[in-house]
Amino acid sequence: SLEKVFARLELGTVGSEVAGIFDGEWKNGAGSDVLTSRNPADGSTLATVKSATADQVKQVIAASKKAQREFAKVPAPKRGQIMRDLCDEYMRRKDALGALISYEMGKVLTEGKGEVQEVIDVADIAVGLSRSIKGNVLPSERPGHVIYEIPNPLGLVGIITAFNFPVAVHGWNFCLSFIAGNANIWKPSPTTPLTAIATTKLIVSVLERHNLPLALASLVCGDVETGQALTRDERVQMVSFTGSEKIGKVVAQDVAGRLGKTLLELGGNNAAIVFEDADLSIAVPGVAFAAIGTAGQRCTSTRRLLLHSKIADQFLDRLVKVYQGVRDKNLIGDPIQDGIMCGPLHSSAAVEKYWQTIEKIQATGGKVIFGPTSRQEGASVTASGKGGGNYVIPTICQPASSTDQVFQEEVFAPILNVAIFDTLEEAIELNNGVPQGLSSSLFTRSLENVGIWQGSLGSDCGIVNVNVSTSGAEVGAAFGGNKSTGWGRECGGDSWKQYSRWATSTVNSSNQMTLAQGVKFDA
Ligand code: UN1
Repeated sequence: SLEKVFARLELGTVGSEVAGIFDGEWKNGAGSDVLTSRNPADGSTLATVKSATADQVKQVIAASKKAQREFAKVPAPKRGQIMRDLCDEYMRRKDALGALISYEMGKVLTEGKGEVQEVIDVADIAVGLSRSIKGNVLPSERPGHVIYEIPNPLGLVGIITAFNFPVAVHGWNFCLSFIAGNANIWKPSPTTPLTAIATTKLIVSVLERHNLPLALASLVCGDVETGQALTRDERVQMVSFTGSEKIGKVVAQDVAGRLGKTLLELGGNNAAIVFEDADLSIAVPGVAFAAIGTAGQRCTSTRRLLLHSKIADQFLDRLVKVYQGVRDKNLIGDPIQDGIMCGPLHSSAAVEKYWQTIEKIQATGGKVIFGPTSRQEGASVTASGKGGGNYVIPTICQPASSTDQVFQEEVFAPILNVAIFDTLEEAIELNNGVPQGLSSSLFTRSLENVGIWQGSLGSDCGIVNVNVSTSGAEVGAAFGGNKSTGWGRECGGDSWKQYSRWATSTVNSSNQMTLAQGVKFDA
């Protein structure tokens, strides 16, 4: 039960006020804003948390800065040993934390646990990296000289996360940033403070065990004022932001205004392309998972379905059967219950956006292929035993044309918009013809198509999959997107390099002062 989950995570009593600031000690926010953590399955209040004021954020930054100066003395492999313990702690708490994610965010339990697993996986990468975050040794053109490129800690990293992955996205950043030697200040989504508080408690328990300064894992719960105090403070060297394009722009400008670094993961408007030669037994469940899973609330969710004209009808027949199954076998429901495939939307505002989008598609000449055509119709299907929850039915629409405005926007709800194409070139043009560039999938059996899709004239997204869903990436490779998605890369690949302050050091061990580029200076 929820009470048990709260007890296991040391979160106090359900419904009570919980302290949402940590900088070595737990403090209550002094802001007038009160953040309410709600269970999206029934609208009930899980807890309230007071916002941190700008002054409080300044104090937290000072404490974290002090902590970082201590931590900078700890060798990277030693940081790795601490990370290994942290990884174990996430494993030990995986079920409880996964359940809290389900209660507070609304995703189904298997996905809540999967999200914690993503942190465990990144922590594994970070442990390994702690012995291999290597710089370079380069030959110098000058006799007796050597050039080094050395990674040092960056200093302070601000991590601002969204509601949809309330644990994983912080973990991706924290683990790499930690083994790079940084202190971190986390501002979670205003609607998922509890998972952030529980996660911080988990991390702090490990720091305590190692006698490390606790403000290496600081937390500031709050909304706009709290976030801006973090993004505008020049003591914070980098801000990693995950969220909407709209807020991302403000964050990017605030941080750029003081010439700080940003790492952005913003909107996705991801297309799955099903070519005429696709293996439909892979393509149908692949599309269904990415469009229905997490109730369409992943940055990587499939929002656009581009179908080759030759298989469009057949594909849609099969896909509609999957959607029907989810609706009619009562697989939309309380995310904490076994076997549920689609939980509620996170907020009632998202439900409203879902309806507005369906209405807009129909008002502009498009049609609903599967799902409710009106609020009345929707209500009659979802009302049964789902009192107060933000439930919607995963829906497939076909807008009037493939160039319709609705294809340009990311709507965080399970609405899949269909367009038909005849050639791969046309499909790639549609795929690339949106502002966002996070994820994309091509379902095909042709090697030639794969080459084009991955290559210079192919998909312009950061994730370019073949016969694999747009969502559900593994953390071993770099994760992130291009264009209005913000160009950031997190998790694997070379992502760790961004959390370091690089020093290029030319060392002269000869007894001559020699200049590069043949320049003469005879003093
Ligand atoms: C997100 O939606 O912000 O690839 C992250 C995926 C997950 C991460 C999604 N591994 O769907």
